[in-house]
Amino acid sequence: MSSHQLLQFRSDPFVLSHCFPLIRPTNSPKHPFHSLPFQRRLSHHARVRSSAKKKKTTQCNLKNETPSVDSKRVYPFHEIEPKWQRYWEDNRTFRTPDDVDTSKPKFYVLDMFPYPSGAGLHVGHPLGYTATDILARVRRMQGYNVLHPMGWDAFGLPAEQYAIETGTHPKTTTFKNIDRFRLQLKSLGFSYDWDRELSTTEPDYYKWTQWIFLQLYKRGLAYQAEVPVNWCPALGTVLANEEVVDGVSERGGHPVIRKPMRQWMLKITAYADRLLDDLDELEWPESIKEMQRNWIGRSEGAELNFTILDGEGQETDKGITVYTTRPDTLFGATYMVVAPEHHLLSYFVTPEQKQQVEEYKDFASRKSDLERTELQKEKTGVFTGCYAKNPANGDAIPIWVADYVLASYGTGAIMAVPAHDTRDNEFALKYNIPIKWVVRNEASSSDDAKQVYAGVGVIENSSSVETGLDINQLSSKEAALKVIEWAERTGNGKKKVNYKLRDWLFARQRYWGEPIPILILDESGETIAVSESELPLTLPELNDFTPTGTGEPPLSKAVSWVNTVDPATGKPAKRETSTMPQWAGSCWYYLRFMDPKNPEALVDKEKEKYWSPVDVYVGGAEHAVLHLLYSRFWHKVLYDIGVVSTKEPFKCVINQGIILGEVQYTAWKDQEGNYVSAEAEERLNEYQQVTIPEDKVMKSGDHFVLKEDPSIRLIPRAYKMSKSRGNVVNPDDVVLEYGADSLRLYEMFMGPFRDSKTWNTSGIEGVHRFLARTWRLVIGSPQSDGSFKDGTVVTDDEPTLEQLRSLHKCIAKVTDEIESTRFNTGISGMMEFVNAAYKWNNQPRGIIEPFVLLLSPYAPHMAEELWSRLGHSSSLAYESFPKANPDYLKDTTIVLPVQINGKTRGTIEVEEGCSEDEAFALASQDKKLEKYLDGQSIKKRIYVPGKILNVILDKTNVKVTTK
Ligand code: ANZ
Repeated sequence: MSSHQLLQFRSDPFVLSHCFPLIRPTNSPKHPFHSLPFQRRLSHHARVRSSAKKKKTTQCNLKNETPSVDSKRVYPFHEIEPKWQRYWEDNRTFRTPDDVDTSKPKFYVLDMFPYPSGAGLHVGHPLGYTATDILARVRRMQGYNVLHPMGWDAFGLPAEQYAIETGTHPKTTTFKNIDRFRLQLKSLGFSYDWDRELSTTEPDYYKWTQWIFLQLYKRGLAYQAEVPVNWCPALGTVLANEEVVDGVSERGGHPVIRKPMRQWMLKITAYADRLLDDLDELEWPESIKEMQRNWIGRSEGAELNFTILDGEGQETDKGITVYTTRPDTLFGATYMVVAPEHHLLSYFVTPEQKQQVEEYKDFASRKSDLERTELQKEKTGVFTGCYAKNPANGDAIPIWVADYVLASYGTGAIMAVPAHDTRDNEFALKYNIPIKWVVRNEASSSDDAKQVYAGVGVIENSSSVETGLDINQLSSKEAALKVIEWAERTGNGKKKVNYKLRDWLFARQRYWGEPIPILILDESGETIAVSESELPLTLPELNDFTPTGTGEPPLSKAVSWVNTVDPATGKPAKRETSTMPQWAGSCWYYLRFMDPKNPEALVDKEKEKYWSPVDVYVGGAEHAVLHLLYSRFWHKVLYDIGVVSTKEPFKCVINQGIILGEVQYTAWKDQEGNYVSAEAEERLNEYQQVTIPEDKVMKSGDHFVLKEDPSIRLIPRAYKMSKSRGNVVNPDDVVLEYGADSLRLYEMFMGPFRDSKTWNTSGIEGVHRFLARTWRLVIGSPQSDGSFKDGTVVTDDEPTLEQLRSLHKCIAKVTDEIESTRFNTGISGMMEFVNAAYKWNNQPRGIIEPFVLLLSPYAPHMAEELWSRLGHSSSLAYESFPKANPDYLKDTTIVLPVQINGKTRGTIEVEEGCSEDEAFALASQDKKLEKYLDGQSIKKRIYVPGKILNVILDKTNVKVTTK
């Protein structure tokens, strides 16, 4: 199997989720809060109430509020959230109708749909989903038709493995897991159009996956070939690469060998150039484009022919063709290497060397391509006893077999130039093969003369009277062109472009996948496409999913399904029993979302024309290559046959960063159990590692140390969340404790969207406090029993200039940051607004309403509740998103310190050039300063415009206030 195929398996987008062990999923259709046992629910209410009560004393006075941890849970998210989720569901608020007004602009925002694993959602999922939800909500409010769907990539290995272990049908497991995922997603308030939900496992869906396969087959893009697979004789089954660890089966630790089997392949290589060229048009991160370019790996060079010599040194009629990117080094080729699997090897290997070569072939067959090509690995090889003629100068050069040459790349043979290729150099030195320098490094000193030089330069030692080829003194580039031109003229070779990209191995020896709609005639072995009218070709029911032991896929046990006849001729035939890989269903699902129920076509042409391409596609970086490449390939085939109207499926792709577990602190202990400071770095591996709880750690300068003994330095590190480390955060728990809005807000606030970040519980408390503050800003303080009054504290007062400025600054910031997916700094903008608003004496509707709309994409439940309490009878989902008025963005305000009797007591924001009276009026209205001024008689005011306002009180004459 080529390194590409190995990687294909390794980076299967859904393998990551496969790592979660299957647990018994809950099947409750309620909000996570309601699925708690009654007892726990009660205590949760009690906790919420008691914390609200505790907060009462500080809450009554909004003016001097200093948020504390106690202030968390002080708004009724556990009532609001299920209420609005029900509302959205009952009203199908986010349904995108089939017949949208296509004169309006469209916005298609898509998440990479999940594999519904038994472990349920992890906190990594809502990161991308919240970001796309924010975009969807904003665009809806900006007047776009928005398509924001969700579905399930539900075929795959874990459900099948679970079936083998427990006998539970994969369908049952999959349904349960989907139900749980759906419930969890709904509990987070995502604005998906659930009417468009789809699963790759539904026959209505995979009918079209099979249909696409048939189109590929008809165009010669699906074919069969002998390909090595991981065969485990003890388990009697073919294993996926992720099931093989260090050459043995993950289950049971049995040896695994590579065995050739007939497999379905897809000819993605036919699209290599288009896949490469069209990358330039895409608004994708440059890093992903570069990864795709490297994966496709286009290289330009030449194929050159070397004639095999017989025992007497005479030319035979057989030759070996090599692929080289450096034809300029042809005169420096002092030996050749063929891959152990080279088809001519047995022809030219001499009888004396035969046994050694056979042993070597056996040795190489036990290594993966990845191991074989590792640069650091010591090179190995065996001389074949045979020679070939270097076409440039007629020299007889030895032919070796070595596993650093792969059968699957180029021609499976190379001309080895040990002076100018590192691997060849290492090999030649090891086996005493001559080295001949033919490229002069212009920049080198004479000391480097005998070093390997892999760069380009001026050619030397490269002319032959016998062949008439002379490339001396040419640059590498000119020399390469001349060699190619000479080779083409003399029949010694030709120009050649090669790709690293391999054809796509498309068959799996599995049950839980889409059946491949092909019949194989018993008599001739000829393959025949199942007629399109017979699709979907449904998976037959099976009760026994265990391997057959012969390498035949489990579907071969469905005897009456397998044995059939060719409807056209009536001849007996068998159905193909391998199934499609999980990649298949995820290759085109974005198209089906545009028209999910269409029985006549994969997607209606008009709908496709309107919604294509996906405007923003968000998912993990692990899909940067294969999933995106496979989808692009299928899309291009569909484009060629007129099913889709765009050349590319995804206009903009964004990878969210991964969320690492909370920082863990490690200390070390010696044999006596005494702590050893982490400064003793080089010896730490001799000691025992212990994890120290956060409350026993403190910061000292740039380091973390043990509280009980600050001389012991600890190492802080965040790890990928995993069950074994015990650092997995379950989103359900967060929703229960802080609410979905807090989880959404926190995930967006953790750091830049595309970066990796660490989970931090105090961070979620911070955003939760912000939401609670926002709630109290609009609704007011809770009553003595901890409950909140109906309605709001919002007034119909005309907003002041200062208030308008705060609001519009916030609108501008939030909007800009959303557009550039910098969600975290958008939240900071809202926090600044709320802080400013807390200083005001009133909360005018003209300010608060736009702010609530601004908050709604991030914290939709709270925003809907505030909106309804502000007197609106329907959802805010389609209200206009606020627009910043540039007039209010000019910053002409200054912060003026205010002194009372010469002591600075606060600051006020004033317009540049404001009068003394205006400044004093603002100071008297300021919440902080009011208490010093209210009821006091003023002796004198000292005002230095732009600098200070000092109010001197008349202590002897206290005015009585009626307030
Ligand atoms: C002679 C030579 C001289 C080479 C030199 C390199 C440097 P890319 O760029 O990846 O396409 N090669 C060709 N086929 C191979 C195979 N099946 N397995 C391993 N190596 C193979 O690399 C092309 C170069 O990799 C080719 O150019 C060949 O070595 C080697 F100074 O030919 B070259």
